[in-house]
Amino acid sequence: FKSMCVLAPMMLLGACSVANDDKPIVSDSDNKSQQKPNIVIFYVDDLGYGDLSAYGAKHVKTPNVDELANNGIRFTDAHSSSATCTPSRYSLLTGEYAFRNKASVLKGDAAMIIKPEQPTLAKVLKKAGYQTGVVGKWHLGLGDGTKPIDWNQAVKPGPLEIGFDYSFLLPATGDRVPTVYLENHHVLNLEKSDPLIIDYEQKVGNRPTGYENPELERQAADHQHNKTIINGIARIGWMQGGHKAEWKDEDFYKVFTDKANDFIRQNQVDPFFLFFSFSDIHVPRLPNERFLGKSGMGVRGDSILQMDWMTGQVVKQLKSLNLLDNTLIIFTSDNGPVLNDGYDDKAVELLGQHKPAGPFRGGKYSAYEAGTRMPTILHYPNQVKPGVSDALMSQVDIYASVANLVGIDLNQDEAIDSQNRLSAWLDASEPGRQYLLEESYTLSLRDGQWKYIKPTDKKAAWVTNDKNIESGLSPSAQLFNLAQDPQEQHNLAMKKPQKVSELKQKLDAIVKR
Ligand code: NG6
Ligand code: CA
Repeated sequence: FKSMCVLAPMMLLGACSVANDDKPIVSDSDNKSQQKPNIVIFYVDDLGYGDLSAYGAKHVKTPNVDELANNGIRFTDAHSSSATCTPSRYSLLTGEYAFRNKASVLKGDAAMIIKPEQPTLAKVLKKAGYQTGVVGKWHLGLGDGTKPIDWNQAVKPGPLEIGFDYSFLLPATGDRVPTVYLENHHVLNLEKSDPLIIDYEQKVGNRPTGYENPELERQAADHQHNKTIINGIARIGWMQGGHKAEWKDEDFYKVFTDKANDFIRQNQVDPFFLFFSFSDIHVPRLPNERFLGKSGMGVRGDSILQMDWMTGQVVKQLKSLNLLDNTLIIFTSDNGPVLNDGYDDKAVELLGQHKPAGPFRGGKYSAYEAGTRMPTILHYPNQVKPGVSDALMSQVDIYASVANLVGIDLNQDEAIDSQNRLSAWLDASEPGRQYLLEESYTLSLRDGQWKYIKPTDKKAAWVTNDKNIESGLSPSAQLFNLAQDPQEQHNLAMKKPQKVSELKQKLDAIVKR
């Protein structure tokens, strides 16, 4: 691809012809089409393979996302790099597997796990002349870890130090303090007279807590989520002060959509990269009243509707600014679905016939397929032919693929796990990877239709019997043939020891590289 045309986007747009000396020739009249495509990543939190009507959901309708799927490529075997949030985000932005950095689900006051000197996808795009922004859930930590974060000062390093020009964040997760927005380096609406203090070890402040006053909780919380109550929801961790800065979870749908659309509007002249990272459909699920009760499936379904609406609003604005045709959109999720993730919000009771993981086994936290197999859509009008792709794809490859698209060469030691799979992202008939690594509380390897899960004696954090989550962990090796057994019901490890050792070696080689 690269050898044919240095500036890949121009080739896509048919604006580049190759002369004898292999240099692209662009005529003046092609200037308009020379414009590099805008890139928008819609990154949903905890959305399962079966949670979109485009992926077969019957009991919840997602017309806005479906429209992207119908006019783009819908992938059936595309994966987040991990079955939890922080590691998947780490891989997406660095092109490196999270296990290399021991990245796992972070506390709300953790230091940033991407170091300012590290290469990132955002930096690649900056180098290519893009304006870069992140809006929504972060959960990659903040600060350098040399001292506790002081939320009353400039909070950094953060996204702005790793390649983003603008950031508007939910700092960790909706269920973790601090429950405030962070715009660039500062907590929004924070008053000097009411400093914000966070503690994950002991109680600070005099707000009620879930363990002391469970009667004040709107959704009963388990013992990990029962600390400071804010907006009627007990959170993980304690929070003091910052009253004026507190978010209202029910406003997320508008606040984040508006910020995303502001960013797009302000940067419409230059190419831009927007990482739009939803808080939906992670717990606590508190959709706005305009979506409440609309799915008939309780707040989890309503949150899916909210997420769909938000997606639609951003696409609508791209359209109205005449930017949609020149915008490459990737819509996907960070890890598989979960019903009970710490709050009694009736997600289990009201589920009905809906299957969040679609036809697959497991979900969030799980080594089984539903942990990482994500609904994944690529939309790029006029440039990609709509279709369905069964290629084996990984989010860790977005880095190198996008770099190729915008004509940036990567250094040898940059994004070491990321492969340029641009051709498969843009063409449903192109093959994807042969091998793919899945991270959970163990590692798994896909080799085509084969799936090997590395044995471990570990227990998966957060996976308790009452939550009905299948970790997929086992002290013995597991081997499945997904072509015959997509549900991972029949462990073939004993029958096929050679296949097991072949895949084990392959996996070990990736780990050691
Ligand atoms: C866990 C939380 C869970 C969720 C998860 C992160 C407990 C028992 N569970 O620590 O509710 O917040 O972290 O989810 O504390 S993720 O999608 O960001 O990975
Ligand atoms: Ca998640």
